[in-house]
Amino acid sequence: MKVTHLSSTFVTAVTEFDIRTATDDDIAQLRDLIYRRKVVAIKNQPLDRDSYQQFAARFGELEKFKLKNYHDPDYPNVLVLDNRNSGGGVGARKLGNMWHSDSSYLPSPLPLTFLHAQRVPAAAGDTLFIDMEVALAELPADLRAAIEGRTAQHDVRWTYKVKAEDLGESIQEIFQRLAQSVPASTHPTVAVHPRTGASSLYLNPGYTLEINGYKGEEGRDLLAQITAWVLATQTLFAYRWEANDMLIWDNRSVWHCATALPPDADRLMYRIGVNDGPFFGDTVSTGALQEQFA
Ligand SMILES: O=C(O)CCC(=O)C(=O)O
Ligand SMILES: [Fe+2]
Repeated sequence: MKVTHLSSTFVTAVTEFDIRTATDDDIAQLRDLIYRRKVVAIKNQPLDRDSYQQFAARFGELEKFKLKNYHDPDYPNVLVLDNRNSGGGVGARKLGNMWHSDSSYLPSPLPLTFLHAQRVPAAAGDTLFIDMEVALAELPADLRAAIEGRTAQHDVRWTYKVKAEDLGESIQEIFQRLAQSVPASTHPTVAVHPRTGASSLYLNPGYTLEINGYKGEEGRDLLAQITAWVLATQTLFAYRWEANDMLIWDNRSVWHCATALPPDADRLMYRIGVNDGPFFGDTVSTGALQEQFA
């Protein structure tokens, strides 16, 4: 396994490696890389969905997708991203085109996202990343003091993608249904990593509605100010895809954002979510964690 860092604080490429013959030691090394480097690109992995699911399952429990039109019935754990699907076919046409951390609106957000490139356009469709551990470390003291020790509310409603079954419903009805089926979740503004102990800024413009403890617009303004600061000051890493890349990222410590595609682009990705244990380290005792990761 050859390890090459693509940026100083995060994003690492792995080459000279074959997922299908990975030993337990290899998996342990990859897990360590994912936690320390936040985004890991394993290059050149031609894989079918069975071997992909088997590989991902070595890192934890696979997420089951509820939306039937986003996956092939034979592969309930593999979400299909297909920008050419304009309805009827399997696959999400557009997903993650805003800065976010996956599923932060859920009570237990998704820790690890795996994305495997089937077909990618030559010069478009990059996925962008920001290191949120660095963002927290560099956050100006006044902004840090304003959020530290607080919680924030995360809600899917503003970025929810309207589905065929929503047809005929008003926005208000869709919102009301979402409020019942996917109510907002509350999470700490700073996420302590259960494995590394590192702290990251855990707010995102895609799903965070407001920071708790502020009145009226104040919480939302603060959020807007922090987002503006992050985007103005932090290094964006643009991951340029090649077919058969396997990208794995840790949602505890990065933001990511899909980019717009030209209308004729053909991009097909297979995504698997993996729950590798507790998302937040500050909510579990060290003893339990050591056992969990032993
Ligand atoms: O397609 C991409 O570049 C990223 C999509 C995304 O946000 C995700 O898979 O979680
Ligand atoms: Fe995402």
